[in-house]
Amino acid sequence: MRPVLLAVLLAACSTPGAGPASQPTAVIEEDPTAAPAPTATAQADALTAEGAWVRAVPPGSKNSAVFLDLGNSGSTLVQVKRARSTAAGAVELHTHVDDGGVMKMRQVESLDVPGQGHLHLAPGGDHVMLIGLTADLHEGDEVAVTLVLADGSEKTVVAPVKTGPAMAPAHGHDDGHGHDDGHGHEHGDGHGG
Ligand SMILES: [Cu+2]
Repeated sequence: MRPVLLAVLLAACSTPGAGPASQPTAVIEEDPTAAPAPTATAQADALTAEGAWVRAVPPGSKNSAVFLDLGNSGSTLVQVKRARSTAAGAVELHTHVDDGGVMKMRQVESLDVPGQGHLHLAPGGDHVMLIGLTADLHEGDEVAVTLVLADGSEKTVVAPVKTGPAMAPAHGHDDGHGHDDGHGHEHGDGHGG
């Protein structure tokens, strides 16, 4: 019986054109590139921070705020998600909202710097709030604030303590800051005195 059985099997296997072709081989979808790729560029690399300053507050004050101009040289949104500083027990991201004619501070989820754009943190607007100052802030002191971005990268900014916006005309009371707005008036005529 064996030869017959073998013949039948061979016939079954070799029938040409009978029925659909053999089932397609299952392809195992295993893409080695599927793992999360490391971020090509950390958001902190695209973020610039200029003109940072911390508002000087009277001795014993609990809170102050940090202002600066954030720039984004990248093409995608950069979000500051939180901040920290050894100068304060807590650091929050705040903005001001108009609440029935009264400007009130509100905590926000993030400070967003659009691609190729800027976010200007200034009194009356967005700011980084220092809550529970660990020491008095004296003019001339410097406060380091670390901004933590959405991708986890960080940028630390050193902000000098100032009494207020530099745009205010200085009345009396020169605090010794160099005024660096005198561009174009450098007369090199060297009066020897
Ligand atoms: Cu605030």
